Amino acid sequence: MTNGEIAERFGTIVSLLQMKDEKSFTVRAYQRAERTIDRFPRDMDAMVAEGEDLTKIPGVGKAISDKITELVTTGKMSYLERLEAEFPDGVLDLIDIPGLGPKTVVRLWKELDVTSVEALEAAVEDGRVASLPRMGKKSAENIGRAIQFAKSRSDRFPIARAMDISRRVTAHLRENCAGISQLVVCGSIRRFEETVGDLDLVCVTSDPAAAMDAMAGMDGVANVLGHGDKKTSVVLDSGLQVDLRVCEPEYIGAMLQYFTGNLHHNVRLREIATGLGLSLNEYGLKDLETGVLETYPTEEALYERLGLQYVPPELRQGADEVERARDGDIPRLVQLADIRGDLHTHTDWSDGRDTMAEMILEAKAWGLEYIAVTDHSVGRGIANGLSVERLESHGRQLKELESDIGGIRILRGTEMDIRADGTLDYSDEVLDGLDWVVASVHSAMGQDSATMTARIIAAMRNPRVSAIGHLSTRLIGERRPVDADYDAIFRAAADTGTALEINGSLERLDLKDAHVSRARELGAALVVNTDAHTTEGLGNMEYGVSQARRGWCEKDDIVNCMGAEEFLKWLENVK
Ligand code: DGT
Ligand code: CA
Ligand code: CA
Ligand code: ZN
Repeated sequence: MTNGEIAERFGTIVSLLQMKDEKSFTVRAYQRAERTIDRFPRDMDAMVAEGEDLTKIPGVGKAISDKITELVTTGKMSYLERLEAEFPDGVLDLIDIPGLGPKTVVRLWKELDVTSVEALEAAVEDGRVASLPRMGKKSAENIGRAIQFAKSRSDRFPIARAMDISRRVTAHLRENCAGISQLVVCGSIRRFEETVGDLDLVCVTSDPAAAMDAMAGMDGVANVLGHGDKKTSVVLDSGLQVDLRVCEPEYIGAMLQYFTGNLHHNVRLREIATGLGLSLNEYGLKDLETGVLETYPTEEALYERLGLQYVPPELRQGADEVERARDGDIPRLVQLADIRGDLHTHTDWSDGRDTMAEMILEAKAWGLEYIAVTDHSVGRGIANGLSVERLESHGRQLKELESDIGGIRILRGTEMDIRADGTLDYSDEVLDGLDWVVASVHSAMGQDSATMTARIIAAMRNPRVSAIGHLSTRLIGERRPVDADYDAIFRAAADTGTALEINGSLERLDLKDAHVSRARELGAALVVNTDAHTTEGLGNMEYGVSQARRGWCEKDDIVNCMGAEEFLKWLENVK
């Protein structure tokens, strides 16, 4: 069981306690536990197995530790089961609808006797929800949209969960199969799609049987679908299927290409091959006349044989990338090593876990030349947002750390709320004391498109706003993006010199890929950020860069690819 899965159960406890109107300190204790578990860098499951004392973890007391231990050893948590038993089954389905808060669920249940998703849909349709006191037409419409979003959610895995599981599987295989010389996760996750159907692993190994056994015998395998000499397929407890294939070294170029897809990209490649008198399969290219098979040690060699530029996996979307590869029109995409600074980070001053010094030292260790520390603004009460007084000492401490630590430029920043009416959470005077201002929407996300568009553009029109954070506010598979005229926003960004963030947190990936392309085409400046709330979170930069690559970004499209001096000069000029 992953930390994410454990944290999810604690999240359910929080919702149920809120529905019971439990005392707020109890609720907060479980909320804190949920966040701690989700962000904890080591596997709690493994720690329990090794008999480690979980209460040594800050924020984990005896009660929480016992519950985690029970959950990972038995798969159940009796406390959660007792809470669940206090509600009708259908009501528990309602709290799974993203965007429907516990308080609302209780009202719908008690005041309208709604105990299923279908009943709720009917109550929205016939106006009963809208007629509840303090509810109204707008809220009812938002509930209707939330139901549609929940229904449209497929059983595909959001990339954050799939990536977490994928890392565990590959670590397990590497630890248990000394013979493995290459192991690549292909398929949709290699292309960096935002949701994943299953994992497609390809490995080269001197001991195929050991790899097949390690896959079938891994902890957390619920069902072995097939266990052969060359391929093993399993379903994990989480419901995710994993296919592991063993490949002879001479076929690896073709195998990686074939199993990375996507399907339509592969179809286009096969057509190109046919035009050359060749047939493409997972082993290589076969001459249609002689029947001789050519094999390739790398994907690059295979693309070259087809007269194509190499197409990076993120671009294999089945759009026009094959034509562009034929025309030599695939640009050099931005790479992780091109990134020189991180301009959206949180510390324990607001809702981050780690101290300023820890975050800055870690950023320096990553090789960054500059970092903006952007704790939340005063309006984010639940995220411990900074009052004007605290913001001032925040800035002073950052300047002190800049000279104490050395070798990294530190920007005094904020992630400031854009309020529902488009005004900002700090005054211009306060903002003038900062070096870098990320403005974000965190509330009233259900506004109609015209209101939301005007709200965001109003923030961009203030020259003190440097960038807009996670524009759509979506959480993949959990919260739908805000309704807005995105083209108008991208044009306004270009016009005002406001950078648009590509948020690298895997839960968000916001801008989404199509918006990255569109914003770039319309001339908006882009910035790739981690939105890190922990030192490990600084590793999100890799994901942000992959997302930028899906939007065909080059180094010059991304402002934090500039070195510190050049970047600060740019910042001075756009203000
Ligand atoms: P997913 O799993 O739904 O997120 O998406 P993919 O792209 O990982 O799809 P999957 O797992 O069905 O197959 C992995 C790759 O294998 C796919 O992108 C292309 C390749 N592939 C699968 N089936 C075929 C096929 O029938 N013909 C060809 N040419 N390629 C295939
Ligand atoms: Ca797949
Ligand atoms: Ca597959
Ligand atoms: Zn935010």
